Amino acid sequence: PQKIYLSDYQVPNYLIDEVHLTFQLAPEATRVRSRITFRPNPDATSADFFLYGEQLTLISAQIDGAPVTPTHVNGGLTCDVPSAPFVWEAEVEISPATNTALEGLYMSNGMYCTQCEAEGFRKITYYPDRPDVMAVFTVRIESDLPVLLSNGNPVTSGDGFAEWHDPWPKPAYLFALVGGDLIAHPDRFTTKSGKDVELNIYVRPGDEGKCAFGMEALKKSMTWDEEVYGREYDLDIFNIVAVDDFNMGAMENKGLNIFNSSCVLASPETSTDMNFERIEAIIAHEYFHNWTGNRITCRDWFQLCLKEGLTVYRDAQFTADMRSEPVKRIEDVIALRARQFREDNGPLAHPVRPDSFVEINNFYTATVYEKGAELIGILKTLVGDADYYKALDLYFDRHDGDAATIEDWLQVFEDVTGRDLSQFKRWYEQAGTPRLSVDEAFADGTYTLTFSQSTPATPGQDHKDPRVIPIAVGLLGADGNEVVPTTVLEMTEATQSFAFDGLSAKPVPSILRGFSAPVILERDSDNAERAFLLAHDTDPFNKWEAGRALARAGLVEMVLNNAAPDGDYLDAVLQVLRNDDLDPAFRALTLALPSQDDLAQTLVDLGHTPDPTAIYQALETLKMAMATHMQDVLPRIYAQYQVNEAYQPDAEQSGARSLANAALALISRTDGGAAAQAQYDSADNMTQQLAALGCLIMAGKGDAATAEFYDQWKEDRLVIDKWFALQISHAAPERAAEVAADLTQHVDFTMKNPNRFRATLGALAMSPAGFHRADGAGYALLADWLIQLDPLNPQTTARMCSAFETWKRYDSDRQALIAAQLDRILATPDLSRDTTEMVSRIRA
Ligand code: DPP
Ligand code: ZN
Repeated sequence: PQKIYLSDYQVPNYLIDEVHLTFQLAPEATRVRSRITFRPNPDATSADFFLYGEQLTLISAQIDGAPVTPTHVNGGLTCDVPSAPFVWEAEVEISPATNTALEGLYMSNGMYCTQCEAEGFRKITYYPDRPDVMAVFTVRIESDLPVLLSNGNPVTSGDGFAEWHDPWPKPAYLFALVGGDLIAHPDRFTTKSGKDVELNIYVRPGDEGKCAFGMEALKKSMTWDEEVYGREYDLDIFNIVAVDDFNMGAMENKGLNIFNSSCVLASPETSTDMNFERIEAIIAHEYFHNWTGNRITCRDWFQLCLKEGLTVYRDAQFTADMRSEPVKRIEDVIALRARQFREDNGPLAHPVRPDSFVEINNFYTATVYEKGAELIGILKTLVGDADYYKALDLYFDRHDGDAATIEDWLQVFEDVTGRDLSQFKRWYEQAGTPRLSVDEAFADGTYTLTFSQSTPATPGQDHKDPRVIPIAVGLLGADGNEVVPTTVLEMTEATQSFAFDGLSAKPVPSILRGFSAPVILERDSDNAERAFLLAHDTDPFNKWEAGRALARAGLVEMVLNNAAPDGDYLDAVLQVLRNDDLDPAFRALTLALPSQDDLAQTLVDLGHTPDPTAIYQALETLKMAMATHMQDVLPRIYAQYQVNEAYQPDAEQSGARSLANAALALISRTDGGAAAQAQYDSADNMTQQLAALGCLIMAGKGDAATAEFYDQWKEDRLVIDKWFALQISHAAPERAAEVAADLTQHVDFTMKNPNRFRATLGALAMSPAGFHRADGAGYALLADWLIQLDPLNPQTTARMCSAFETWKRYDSDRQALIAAQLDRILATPDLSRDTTEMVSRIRA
């Protein structure tokens, strides 16, 4: 497959003023007529006319009203065109009903919908399908379906048709169309300048009771973007549509966001607290794209982080404002380490702004999104809040209506602050997670911290230059009081020292407060210091981090040296657990142990080959030790943090429930599942019900509840997804592959629905001890299903191949087993470009 390079970027040869599209919807023979006004781009160096098009049947084509016969070439067509502006008209036929790739126009449970990012519009009609070609779209949809939607504002509608006009020029990837028998959950919003906006969440009949939370989240997002970034909504209407079959979480199409139903539908009975938090964040994310993504879009797909990194950063700020800032930060860092550090440390490592790709769909990654957001955080720390918001204002002023680049983005910061950001730009260009080591010295009242940074080689990048790293540091005295409050040290050299004067005694440092940069801090500290910081650090992130470091150190000893659980750790966590002055959500996070995958990577960093079974067993042993060590306190905590008020998915209640459920998980290790059964029987919300079911399965008492749960929820596909995933994630590791294999034979399993496929095969891939079973059964099962899914849905197949990205960590037997599966996938006839690229990169 052919690689595309950022350095080969050329401006488009033709620009577009207006696009008119007419759709005659029919499941297997939808007609799409296009009328596009082209003009030569004065900046172009070529007059060649090329339109992308895939899986289209061309019925007719005309230029300025005269029939033409274009030449079909790989991936599109070419045609001789006039040298002056001209009108292109074409009619094509497409088949949404047989489009299982869920890209372009497809059908989901009888409804028509679209997904065009990144390059799906070319499956709808012939078009210069690239983000730097922006146009004003007018769309007419002809169908008997009651709800017919597209971007922008409604123009007119009648029996069997609707017309929409979007006044804002946009690239084709933001085009959307929906047709279906849908029900609206309506509302209204008045913007700060007094513009009245109609809001709707459209769902299938039966789901109308699951829209209220999403609607509130949308209104909060609209208000927040006005207050914090000064950004107002710019159309008369904003529609969200829930779709069951969707490859991603959601899509920010202008004025018509389309959501995976799992990311918008919510009710207390069917959604967990975590689901609510995630739904609120995704609704915000897609809404915020209206300015960071739509009004200002990307020049080319190499710039994807320009919109995604910034929008993830904005949605994280929003969640921190709506809920708890420290809790959100801790959750984000856990996710960053689990997904992005893992990616950065393996064969799929790539820069936040990649410089080449085969298939752009393979670059919607944790690195582009989550590390991209971390870079915004670094920049904001470096320039300070005031200049950050000034730079954003300038960005919106200067680039509104543009297809922009990372260079444009950095330029506004340079213009506002006068800073040279060329060293900061390395963060966008160099892959890999920097390692930051620390030495300390104390003499004559001066405490000196010396940091060294280095980044391991990544595919295609052997050499790395030092980056600018903001290191937030505070110093504590021996009595636990803070002697130096948080100070940001700006590291720019490979090795650099920072001195603190006027101290009466050697302090205890709290380094990288708030996780001020996405680096791996390598510090030789002892458990006494970690326990001290867990007890005294004023920075909530580092307080949590100290507990995590303590847990990790003890677990490593257990895995490597068969050590007993660390008594100091158990005491320290017990102190946190019983400290009612601490936020319950924070305490629940402190009680949680590092993941199996986190421990595997920790062992690799220490020079060992991780044994997934030994890691699993160490975690089980430690949890049992926690359950016994805290036996006296756990029932008190469990009782105290029951929520007696009516269910609310807010931070306060969900924090209480998370602590109570963390206590329940430990209690269930010693009470034979009695408390979990009682909670299961009385639960009136999914958070309580699912947590109890998980505890029962872990206690070996889950069979009856598992069957009951299915009977209760078999009509609710989102709940049944949880039922699939939980049975696999909570299975004993030696059985997980069989449980997953059995579930693929369940009447409700379908590989055509990405949510169900992920709930089954994804759940196995995310259960390390089960997935990495020594006989390779987990690898073989996943590979079997990836091979079956690839011809239907390359995008989801390729994304799930990353389950194998850590394979070089493991022993040679496991490596050989995985290599054999990777080779088997690669040898599959007609393997998609998506999957070929992913598996080749992993195998390399
Ligand atoms: N652009 C989408 C999002 O991240 C993904 N297709 O919101
Ligand atoms: Zn996004």
